[in-house]
Amino acid sequence: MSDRILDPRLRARLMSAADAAALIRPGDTVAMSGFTGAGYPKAVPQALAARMQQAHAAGQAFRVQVLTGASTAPELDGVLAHARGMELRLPYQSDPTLRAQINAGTLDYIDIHLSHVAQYTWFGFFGPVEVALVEVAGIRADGRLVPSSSVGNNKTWLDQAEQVILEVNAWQPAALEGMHDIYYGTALPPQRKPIPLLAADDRIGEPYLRVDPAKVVAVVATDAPDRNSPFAAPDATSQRIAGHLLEFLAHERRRGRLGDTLLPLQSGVGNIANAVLAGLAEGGYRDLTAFTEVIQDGMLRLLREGVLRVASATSFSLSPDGIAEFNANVDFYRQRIVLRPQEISNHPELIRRLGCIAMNGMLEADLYGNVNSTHVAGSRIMNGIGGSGDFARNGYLSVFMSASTAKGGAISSLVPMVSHVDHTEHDVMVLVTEQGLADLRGLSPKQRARLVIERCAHPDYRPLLQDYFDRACRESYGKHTPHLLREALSWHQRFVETGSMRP
Ligand code: 0RQ
Repeated sequence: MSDRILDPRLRARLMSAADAAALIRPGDTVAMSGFTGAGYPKAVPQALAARMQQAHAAGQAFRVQVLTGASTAPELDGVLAHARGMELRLPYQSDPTLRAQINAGTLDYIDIHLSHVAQYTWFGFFGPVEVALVEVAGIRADGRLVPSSSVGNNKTWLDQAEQVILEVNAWQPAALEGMHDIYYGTALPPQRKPIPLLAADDRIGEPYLRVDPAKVVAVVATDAPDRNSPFAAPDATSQRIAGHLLEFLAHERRRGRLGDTLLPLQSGVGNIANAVLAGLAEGGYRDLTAFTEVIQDGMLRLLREGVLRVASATSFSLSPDGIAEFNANVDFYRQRIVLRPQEISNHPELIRRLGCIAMNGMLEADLYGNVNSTHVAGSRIMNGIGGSGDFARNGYLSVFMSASTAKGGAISSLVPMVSHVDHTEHDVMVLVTEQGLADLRGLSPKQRARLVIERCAHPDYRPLLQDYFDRACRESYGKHTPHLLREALSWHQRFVETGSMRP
């Protein structure tokens, strides 16, 4: 381990995870590293959870507020939720125990755009940050930090926290060194200046994170893997969705609205996103760029095949196979991958300038193009908005994708009115299901509704949507965006009462 901790000042702070966790007090705001299952602290949260459980058993309260980059893993969100040790959590999460507590109403969760987290912290919107708990891949002799497999909000956490605890993880590939680009030019309004990034592969910062050594109260050595499993091969529904989207991109090229190398791609995570990426490879695309949040196994393959020329992201979420592939071809990937803070990877200025093609999943969309990415039946959180809003509102194109039904057909993903709005009709350009694609650009609300029903809805629900729309066009209070207010959410109410949206 000592070859990973070269600064003697910080090596002198080496201690056990339990001793480090003992420095965290009830009520603290603890800002942790971690983004989509990569680069999260792996030892101290578990030791902290054990302390919390002891305190609770002795009848004492011990909860903290936890800020992260995005979702983490069982060793962080899982154990702290299990110990009932969080009073507040933000932003994106995907842990089942944590989700259950949020939905049981026992834990406060704040779902905000990923690009907002760092600046809201700087603005003081979340109050003081007592502790930063950040995983790094190494500490250089001069005290600068080699970032881990994700950058997330670590720059902000290290700058803003009163005390810093570092986990130095020997499992992280040493070859990560040099891949990161940490931009230190952000300022607070009204001192802000343009961010000098003009292309997805521009480097505008430095490869290391800075920390004031005087603030570092503990250094913990770990040797534990990120928990990323490989994705299953895309299923037939995902492949059909991807097929419609690829056809649309080809159409845009024929119309001259996109060139042969498209524009920088942002893609969400999951089965559909993987099918789209695989489809790009099969479609003969070359030299594409990605300006996105997460680099997964599939993107490594695209880089190897030359389909992608470069990928910029904030997190490197690789499975064990992906890590092996990365380690075997480090020099190749180092030329083509840049990892940035999430305030940069998701920055509206840059997404607008580069003209990203934003492709994200959704739970449901309505007739008029409003999209719900986060809340089942308007009230139960799934994961969170993540970076989808950063990219959808500011991208050149914003695409939302989903199967047309969920839960074996009991739920229609196309509904009269969404039960929660993450992306408004003003931010959504294209909807895709396995049934087809609706290009909503330049259409009025009623024109959009006709297209959504015809192209995206499942045949079982199409007549129901058509009937709603026809009656709304006749009976609605206003005829611009016709709705029957008593009925607009009745499909969701039926689902809550009967387990199905079917009449
Ligand atoms: O639930 O697993 O219990 O069966 O939602 O659905 O079809 O597997 O799709 O994995 O792409 O997730 C919106 C959640 C879609 C995701 C969402 C149920 C369905 C299943 C998952 P089960 P699928 P996906 C980049 C960008 C927001 C963040 C984002 C997401 C489960 O894409 O979190 O975009 N997006 N980030 O059965 C009730 C419906 C439903 C439904 C699906 N209409 N009603 N349940 N499900 N549709 C990444 C980051 O930002 C970090």
